[in-house]
Amino acid sequence: MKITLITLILVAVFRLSVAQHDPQLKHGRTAIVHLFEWRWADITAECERFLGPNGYGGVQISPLNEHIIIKGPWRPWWQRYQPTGPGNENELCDMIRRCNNVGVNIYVDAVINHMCGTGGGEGTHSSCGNRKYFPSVPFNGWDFNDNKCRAGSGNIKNYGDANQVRDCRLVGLLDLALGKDDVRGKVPGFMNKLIDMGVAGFRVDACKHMCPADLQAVYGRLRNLNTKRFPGGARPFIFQEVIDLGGEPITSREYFHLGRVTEFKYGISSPFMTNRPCLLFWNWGERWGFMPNGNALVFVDNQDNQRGHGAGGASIVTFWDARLHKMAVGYMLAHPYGVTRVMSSFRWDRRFENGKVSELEMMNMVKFRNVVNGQPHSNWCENNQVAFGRGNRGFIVFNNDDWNLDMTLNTGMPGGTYCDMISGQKGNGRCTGKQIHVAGDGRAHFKISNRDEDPFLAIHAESKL
Ligand code: QV4
Ligand code: CA
Repeated sequence: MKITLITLILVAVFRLSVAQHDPQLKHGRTAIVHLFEWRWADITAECERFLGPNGYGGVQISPLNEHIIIKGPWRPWWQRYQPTGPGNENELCDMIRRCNNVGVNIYVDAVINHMCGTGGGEGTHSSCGNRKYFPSVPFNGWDFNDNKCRAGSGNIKNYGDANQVRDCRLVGLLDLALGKDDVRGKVPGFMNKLIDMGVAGFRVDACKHMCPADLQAVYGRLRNLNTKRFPGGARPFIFQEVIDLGGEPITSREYFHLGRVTEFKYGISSPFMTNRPCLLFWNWGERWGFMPNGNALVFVDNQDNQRGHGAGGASIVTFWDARLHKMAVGYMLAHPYGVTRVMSSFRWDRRFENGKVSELEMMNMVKFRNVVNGQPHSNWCENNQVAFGRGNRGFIVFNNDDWNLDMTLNTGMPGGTYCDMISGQKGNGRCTGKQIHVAGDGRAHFKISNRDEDPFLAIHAESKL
C-alpha cells in the first residue's frame, strides 16, 4: 500500500500534537504530587515508603539545573529558577530508578525561558550578572532576546503587550532567544538525557513567555520515553505553566496542541474559598469556563500563589488554612476534571523562607481517585453542604456550613458497611474511623458536625468491610 508523504506528515503531526497530554501513569494511578524543594534522597525514600504503596502516580521535582546562589541569611527556594547551566543528572539516577520501580513517575520542572537575573548572586557553577556568559551550556551574548525586546527597561512591564511578554525579561531574568535554532538546539539536550534516564515528562516553566512555535520546535526534538519503563512510542508528558485568568492577549489555548496547561482558574475559585451558593458548583469544570478536561493540569495552590508570587492573590486556599485546604484538595481528587497535582509544601515563617518539609497529606483521597477513575459524576448540594458520587464506586460529602449536616443521601453504591477514609482507615476487618452503612437501595445517613476538624467524609468500593 502506497503511503503518501502527506499521510506520514499528518501522522507525525498528530502524534506530536496529541500524545504529550498523556501523563503515562501506571497501574491505575491518577494523581501527581509536587514534592517542592524536597532533596532527591528524601524523594527516593518517600517513593518507596509512602508514594508507591499508597497509589501515587508521579512526583514533580524542583528544577535541577545549575542556578545562582543568592547571598544572604538564607537560601530562597526561588534561586533554582535562575539557571546558570544544565544540572548534574547523575544524582538523579538512583531516585528515578527506585521511584519507577514502585510505579511512581518522575516529572522534572524545566526552566527553559531564561537564565539568571541581572541582579547579583554567584552561580553554582558560573556567575550571572549582565555578562551573559554561561560556558557550561554554552550560551553567550547573542543567545538572548535583548535586541528583540522593545521595553525601555528590558523587563516585562505590560502584560497587555504580547511581544513584551515573550521577548523581554521576566522579573529581570535574562531571556533566551528560543527563536534561534542554535539556542533551541541546546535546550532539549539536557531534557533528552533525563528522558533516557527514565523520567516521564516535564513541567515547563513560564510558557507564557515563550512562543508556541519555539516550544513546538523544542518538544519536537525530545525523544520518546525510555522503552524499559514506558510503551514504545510513548511521548514525554508535557504540562505547561501559563497563568491565564482572562484579559491578556496571550491565552492558554495557544499551547493546547503542545501538551497540557496549568488551569489557574481552578485553584482560585476552589469551591471552599468562594462562599458562592453551591448551585454554581453543579457544573464545576469546563462549564465554569475552565479549559477542556483533556488539556487541564489542576491544583489548589502552587509554590507561587501560596506566597502571592503568581496569580490569585488572596483567593487561594493554602495549607495555612489547613481545614479549608484539606476539603479543597479532597474535592479536587474526588472530582473527575483534569490531571490532578497535590502540593506538598513546607511551613515557613512568613518573614523568611526556611523550615521543615511537612508530611504528605491526603493519601486516602489519592486512593479514592484511583478507585473511582473513569466513573461518572453526580452531585447534590444545599447551601455550603456538598456531596457527589462517582458511579457506584465512590461517594464524598462536605459540610462547609456553620451548622451540622444531618442528611440521608443516595450514594449510588451497593449496600454494605463502609469505612470513612477521612476520619480513619480500613484494616484488620474493621474501621479505625467512622463507619457508613449503605442500605440496599444505595441510601445512607450522613452526620458531619461543622465543628469537626475535617468536616468531610469519603467512602469507596475498596473501603467496604
Ligand atoms: C527583582 C525585581 C525585578 C527586577 C529584578 C532585577 O522584582 O523587578 O527586574 O530583581 O534582577 C526573584 C525575586 C524577584 C527578583 C528576581 C530576579 O523574587 O524579586 O526580581 O528573582 O532577581 C520564581 C519566584 C520569583 C523569583 C524567580 C526567580 O516566584 O519571585 O524572582 O523565581 O528567582 C508570572 C509568570 C509566571 C511566573 C510568575 C512568578 O507568567 O510564569 O510570574 N511563574 C514561574 C514559576 C515561578 C518562578 C518563575 C516563573 C521564574 O512558577 O516560581 O519565579 O522562573 O506570572
Ligand atoms: Ca521569553
